[in-house]
Amino acid sequence: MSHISPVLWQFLVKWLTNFSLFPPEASKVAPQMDALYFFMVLISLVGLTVVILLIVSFSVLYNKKRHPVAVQIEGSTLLEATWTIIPLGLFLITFVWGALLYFRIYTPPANAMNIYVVGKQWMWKIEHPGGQHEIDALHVPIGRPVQLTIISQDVFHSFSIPAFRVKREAIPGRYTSVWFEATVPGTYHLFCTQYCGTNHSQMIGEVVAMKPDDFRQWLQGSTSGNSLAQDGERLFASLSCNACHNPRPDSRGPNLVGIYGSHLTLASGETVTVDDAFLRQAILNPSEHVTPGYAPIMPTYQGQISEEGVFALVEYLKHLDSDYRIQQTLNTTVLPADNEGSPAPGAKGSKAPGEVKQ
Ligand code: HEC
Ligand SMILES: [Cu+2]
Repeated sequence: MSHISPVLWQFLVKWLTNFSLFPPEASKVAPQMDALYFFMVLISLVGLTVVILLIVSFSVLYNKKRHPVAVQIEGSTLLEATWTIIPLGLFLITFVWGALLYFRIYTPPANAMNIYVVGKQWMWKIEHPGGQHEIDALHVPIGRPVQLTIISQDVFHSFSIPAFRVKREAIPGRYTSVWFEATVPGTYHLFCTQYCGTNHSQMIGEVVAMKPDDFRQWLQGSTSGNSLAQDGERLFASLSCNACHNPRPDSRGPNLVGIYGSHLTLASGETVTVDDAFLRQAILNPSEHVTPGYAPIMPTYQGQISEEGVFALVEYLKHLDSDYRIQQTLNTTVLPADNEGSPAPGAKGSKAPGEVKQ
């Protein structure tokens, strides 16, 4: 067998020994995705069989020896209806099934924990709310919905965890989101599945799904010392956001306490829900949506804050208390049991981590 390329040979051997045609099913949605996939494979196989049977039987039944003169059929409504309605029905089943799955995958449950992902040539940077930073690795607990908020800081990438049957584009300038719930502890592949330049093939990593207790331990052992919201608080001070947004009654900017999740009516008359994407836009392109009653004096911060910095600001604004301090301390956002904590220590003057150095 030495004439087969060694790579192909290895692949064949591995495939034959492990039947590793599919990645493991390690998330809640994985078996559901596979069910749809197998259904489509099944339909294709049935279709293939029918076509082959017809080809073979027709070439025997209607060959030239038996039928020297061709008989023309002018059409059969029954026949045409049959071969239209059956495939249409099958396609519609696939469509509805797929759409239901799609909505399930892209609509995170309310209790999902949030993890932020920045893609760049050629690595994945992961930011946990508790201040754990990872590169080309993602640690998650099993049995808990995890929502990823994803952005790219350069070109298009695509964040893919085959074992979870999850994939989402990382787009420059826009947040995308996907969620999953890991079910089986283990280490799985993380890929970039969008060709993104020379080292695209090395834009890989591992996803570690852990039992909740192990995950808690990992969180404690890996924190950078500041929660993401605390990084945001420092950034908020070092970029002088607090010169305009502060608890004083004569502040020049609108109060940002509790705006996350609220509905804002803009000067244009448009009503928006304040989510991560809105906050990002409000910080980077303030002139795009002006709040009535305020002069458009907020400067643009485009190019001055890294994507991690924007994530930190967003996380800070999500957890703002009435005095512009944050309720959250280390590890606290992550597991519900950890949710009590003392107020965060105050921000200090040094360069905050998300600020772009110039
Ligand atoms: C010079 C004063 C000033 C500074 C500095 C400033 N802002 Fe603003 N900001 C405003 C004003 C005024 C508005 C409302 C008008 C508008 O939307 O442009 C606003 C709006 C916002 C909004 C939208 C919320 C709403 O109700 O409209 C967010 C979020 C925000 N600012 C965050 C920030 C952050 C984060 C920083 C620092 C990176 C910052 N701002 C710096 C004045 C300021
Ligand atoms: Cu990539």
